[in-house]
Amino acid sequence: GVELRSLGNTPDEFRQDMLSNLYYRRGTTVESASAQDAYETLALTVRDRLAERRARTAAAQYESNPRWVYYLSAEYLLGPQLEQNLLYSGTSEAAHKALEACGFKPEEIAALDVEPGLGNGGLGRLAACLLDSLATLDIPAVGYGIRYDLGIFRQEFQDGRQIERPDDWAFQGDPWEFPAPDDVQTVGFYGHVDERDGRKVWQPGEVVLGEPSHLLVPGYGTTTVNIVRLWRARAHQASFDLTRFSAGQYAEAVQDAVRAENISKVLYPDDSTAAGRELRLKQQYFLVSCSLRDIVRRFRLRNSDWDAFGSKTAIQLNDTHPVLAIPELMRLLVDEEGLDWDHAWSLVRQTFNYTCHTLLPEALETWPVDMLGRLLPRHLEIIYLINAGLLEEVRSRFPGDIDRVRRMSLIQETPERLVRMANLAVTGTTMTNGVAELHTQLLTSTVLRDFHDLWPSRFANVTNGVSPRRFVRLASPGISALISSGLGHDRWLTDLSLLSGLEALTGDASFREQWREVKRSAKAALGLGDPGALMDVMIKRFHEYKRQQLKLLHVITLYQRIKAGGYDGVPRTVLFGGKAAPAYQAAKNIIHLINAVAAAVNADPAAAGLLRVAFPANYNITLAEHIIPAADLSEQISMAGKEASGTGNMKLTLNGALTIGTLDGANIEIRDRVGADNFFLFGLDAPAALALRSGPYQPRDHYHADDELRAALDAIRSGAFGGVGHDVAASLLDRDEYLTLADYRSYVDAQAGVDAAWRDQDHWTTMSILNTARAGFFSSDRTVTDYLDRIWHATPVRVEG
Ligand code: 26Q
Repeated sequence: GVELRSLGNTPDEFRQDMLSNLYYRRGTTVESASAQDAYETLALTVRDRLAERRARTAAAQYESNPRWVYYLSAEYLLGPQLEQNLLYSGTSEAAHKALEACGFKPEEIAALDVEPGLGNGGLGRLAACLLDSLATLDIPAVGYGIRYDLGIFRQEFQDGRQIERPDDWAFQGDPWEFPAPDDVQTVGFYGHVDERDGRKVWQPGEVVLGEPSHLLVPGYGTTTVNIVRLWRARAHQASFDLTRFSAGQYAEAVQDAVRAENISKVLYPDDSTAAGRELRLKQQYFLVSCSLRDIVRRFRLRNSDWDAFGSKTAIQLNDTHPVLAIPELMRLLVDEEGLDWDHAWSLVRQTFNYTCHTLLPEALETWPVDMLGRLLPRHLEIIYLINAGLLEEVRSRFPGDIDRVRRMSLIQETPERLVRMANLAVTGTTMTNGVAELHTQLLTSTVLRDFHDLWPSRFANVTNGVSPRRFVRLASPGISALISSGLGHDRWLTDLSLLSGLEALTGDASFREQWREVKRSAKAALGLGDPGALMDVMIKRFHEYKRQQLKLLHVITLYQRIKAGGYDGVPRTVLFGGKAAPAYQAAKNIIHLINAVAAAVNADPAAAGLLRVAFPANYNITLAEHIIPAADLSEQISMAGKEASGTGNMKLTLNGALTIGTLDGANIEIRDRVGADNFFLFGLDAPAALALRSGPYQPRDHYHADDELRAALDAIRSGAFGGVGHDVAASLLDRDEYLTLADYRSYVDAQAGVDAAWRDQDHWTTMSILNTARAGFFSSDRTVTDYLDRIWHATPVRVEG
């Protein structure tokens, strides 16, 4: 074959290539280049290096005809691409030199890199971490997703209230993206089902095109470069009505085309509360239909026998969002390929696995039977057929247990007819996994208990993890350099268990001193509050179950102690970051109230030097990478039994923050590893919380019994921080669904323990180092290894360097 000339990576070669990209691809010159020109040119030059590796990867993977891992996810929070791609391609230094030689400041150019905000929170970021680890472990894998025009909204504050602005992230064009118009797919919607020669044929009433583009997903320390393929909805040219246009009806002429392209227009900004809009269902089917066609196309490149499909293909369903893939693959195999039902069903079950990310019953996705039947008539028939098989199995295993049949059915009958997507997911897959030990335990004993009774071996736990490249190396260059110098190597970046070597260094006073200094300079760089103060961080989506309101009650209590005089707490900066779903009024009220409290505290000279509240707007991956290295204290204070895992908890621990937390999600596993002495535990555990919730819980009892709690709530309620306080206080006093008041005293006392620990700076530093040293388990490399062993059974394909 034809050999590719390799691009050189010396500063000189890199600069030459930047120049030619500036001239030939950007069409400008050094003299007239803007910062944006420099950014785009740099991006292209770095991308070229990875594109070479991509070509080698694709060839090697194709050659070995392996079992492929396909990750199907409605969300990816990839984070900014430039610095990652510089690091992974080993061109950081050459790039800095080239930029400086042309008169640009590298930091200013890096600031032009816009993160693709194609996700809401934990689930989307987990998808990105898993792709990073798949590539790093040389696993042949493709991520499939949607290329939303508008990502997660940009958050602004107006008078303390959250305002949502559209995030037109690709407005300047996205230099990282490779369009692949050749692989366009056609997606059907609506219509009816015919029967021809004994075979069902779906005749869609409407078609939309799915146009793919991909981003490169390089592995670290390896040649492998995988891709994430994102679909964008395009109107078929036939949907443009030239007759109407000629008659001057301009809006009407394009209305069908606009409707079609709306499918990938905007990411739903919901985080774990279902919103049953038809457009969302269309998005889900659009993703599934395009991706499965692509997967089948790729299978056929090397295979001709459907029998091999299940052994060559592992498709992971990221929550229920892509679960329509199960009836869609049945339709392709039975209706289009002519396989018999049982054969197709066995291939489908072999192919798919499902990850559940929630415990909140209200977040379990359902779709109205009517809506699904209208949009996807053949899929609804197939769901009914799958259901018949399921219910037959349930009846034969549990004769006479009618209530169990009703609970397990794929169709909820009353009060309205709904398709239960989680039930479909468990039924149509080999394995279902939860994302932390407690989560998997609760899943199999509560929301999916009936399914666990029927098929116990279909359930496994795979505890989440995070990318050490993104969340240690890129986010914290300072701590990373110190870790590498302490360990004498940087192999920890691909084998995070090696962090355990830091334990021995806790006895080294000079290492402790350097560690303290690195944390301090991260705080100084963040520029929010005195770098000498304890940086107390709560960063995550706003949700009542996560209990930002509990942290706020603590802040008010500290403030009231300050106002009372004789305050003996340590200086703190309390930092909040996060967005609320636009329709989630209770969460937005909490944001508003935090901003009001921040304004009062920060303006009060009495609090100066003791307490400061920071709430930078628009928390995203870019901002997370600035905040995480600066954190001393990690707030993981959800009501026990509600947070499936959490992943911010892992990022913060790895960066040497100590956790104050409940026994919820992965906090339990973090505490088990870092040691109870190095973790601030408080609050009810999951069984106690469940018991309290099941009885006649009276939040007002806590209000009456605790003077400080009462004072804090009275201040809120009386409007000391504005009118919004009334609603927040009422919700806590009247209902307190998430047991905030029940856990208040235990939390505030645990925070006094934090202060005491902070006063002994040297001991705090030891605990901080131990947190990092013992958190190696929480690498997403380990998570992917667990998925490979327990679920995917795929093996690496090494690519020549
Ligand atoms: C559903 C229907 C309609 C519109 C939106 C949605 C929707 C969107 C996003 C539902 C859920 C999500 C995201 C959920 C999520 O991020 N869950 C988190 O997943 C993390 C990774 O496993 C866990 O660590 C967190 O505990 C969990 O909350």
